[in-house]
Amino acid sequence: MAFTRKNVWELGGDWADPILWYARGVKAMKARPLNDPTSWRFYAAIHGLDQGLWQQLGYLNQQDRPPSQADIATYWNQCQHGSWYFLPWHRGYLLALEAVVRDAIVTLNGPADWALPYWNYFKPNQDRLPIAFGSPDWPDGTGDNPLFVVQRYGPNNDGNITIPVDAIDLTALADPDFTGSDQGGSPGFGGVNSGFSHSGTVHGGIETQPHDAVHSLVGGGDPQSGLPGLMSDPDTAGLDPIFWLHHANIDRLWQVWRQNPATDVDPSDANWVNGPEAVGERVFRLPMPGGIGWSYTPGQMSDLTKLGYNYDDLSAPTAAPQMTARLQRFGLTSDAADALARSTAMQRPRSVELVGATQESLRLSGTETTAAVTLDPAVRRKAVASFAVTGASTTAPDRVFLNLENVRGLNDATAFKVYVNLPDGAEPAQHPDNLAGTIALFGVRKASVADDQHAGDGLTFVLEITHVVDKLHLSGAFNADQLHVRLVPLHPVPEAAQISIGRISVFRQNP
Ligand SMILES: [Cu+2]
Repeated sequence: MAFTRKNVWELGGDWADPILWYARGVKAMKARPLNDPTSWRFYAAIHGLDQGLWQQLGYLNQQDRPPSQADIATYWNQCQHGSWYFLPWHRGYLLALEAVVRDAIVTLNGPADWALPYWNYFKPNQDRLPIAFGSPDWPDGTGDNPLFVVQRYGPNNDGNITIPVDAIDLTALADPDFTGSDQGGSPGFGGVNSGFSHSGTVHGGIETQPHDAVHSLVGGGDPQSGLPGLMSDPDTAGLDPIFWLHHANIDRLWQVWRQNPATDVDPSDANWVNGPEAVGERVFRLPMPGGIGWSYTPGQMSDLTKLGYNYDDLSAPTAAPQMTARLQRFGLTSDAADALARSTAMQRPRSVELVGATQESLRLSGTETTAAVTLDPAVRRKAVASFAVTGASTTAPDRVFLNLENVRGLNDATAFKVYVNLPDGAEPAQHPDNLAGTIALFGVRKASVADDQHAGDGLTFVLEITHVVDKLHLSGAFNADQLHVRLVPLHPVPEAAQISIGRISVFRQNP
């Protein structure tokens, strides 16, 4: 049987059948004890578990019997972040959860073709949390709706869950590479080459946006206790039933990216295809219905047809390929722009070079933080020279990336906008052209702690600022030896969150 995952807002009602059956399936999983590998909490702990946080939030108590040590070692704390395994690991995680929910649904005499819906917050009027998830009641008015979560605070921490359209983007879809650089250039659509990476440092393109942002925007934080919403922290995110609809959308976007003829294919590197097991690291393994273990590799996750499911909509949301439009702005005819974009998209290797960086680490607190990035004039001139394309050019102009390196802190719900070269005294919202992107610190708490598996390096985010630099260049303003960066949090950041940034750097990449 082939399964079709459909848009949750277009199923035909707030409590359309697939949503109602999802709720019943979740209820059945929630009724199972923690040590049952097909229980709701066991499944959330596969993504990540922090005992203290679970206890504080009321998701773990004295009566719970933990699973066996063997089950914990095999299954828990497995999610892949800051890694080229981010997409394939989560695809397997969705497939297994979907199979367990479907099994529960079938046991209740529900539809055998049930599939997980997805939440496409980019569509007009679909940026709100789907109605059934926001009501404490079932459709008949009785309480205890299993899709409802108290610890979901939203972008304004007031319980109103709407994804602001200007806080998410799909820039990553235009990235031609699946795997990118962990040296300052594009981290790629899918992330950087890593081993088993439960809490990696450099977040990939689609992971940073929209994945991380939606997590923090939905989850937010409790204004009273300061505790994160479930979705804001990887150690609690899987407890929220909306997690799975968000990840189904990220999974869908992977397929959208794969269908773009201007982009590359999934990695052929054996370490990606065969996964961490091939190099002696932890196996990707998940419990299927009945608690039977299923192991999988990233290579097995590439082809939706082989996996037996699809999406009802895989249309690409962006029109013209970014590079073609860019070359036209630099004066090429559309034919010449198209030809150069095509001929350089798959050129290898990519070379990456530091243009400049801040001299000291900085603290993000209050309503904004500014920093000056000092550029090396000679390297900056190389970038400028690369912008001078003609119809005869065989080399594409540089792409430029802003790196926020080693971001550390205690509060995963922190989100902020990053602006480059805003005019003095300008109101940031009036200058969308200077917006590099929105960063959300999903995973920062965990990544900041040094333990036996992690160095505590924090998180590194890479934002493409080619569009900002191009505009400066075309107006003759990319000639100074500093770039000014302004970080504008969505909410004032308390000192207690201890958010620090190791350095802010700018890199050029060619092609
Ligand atoms: Cu996630």
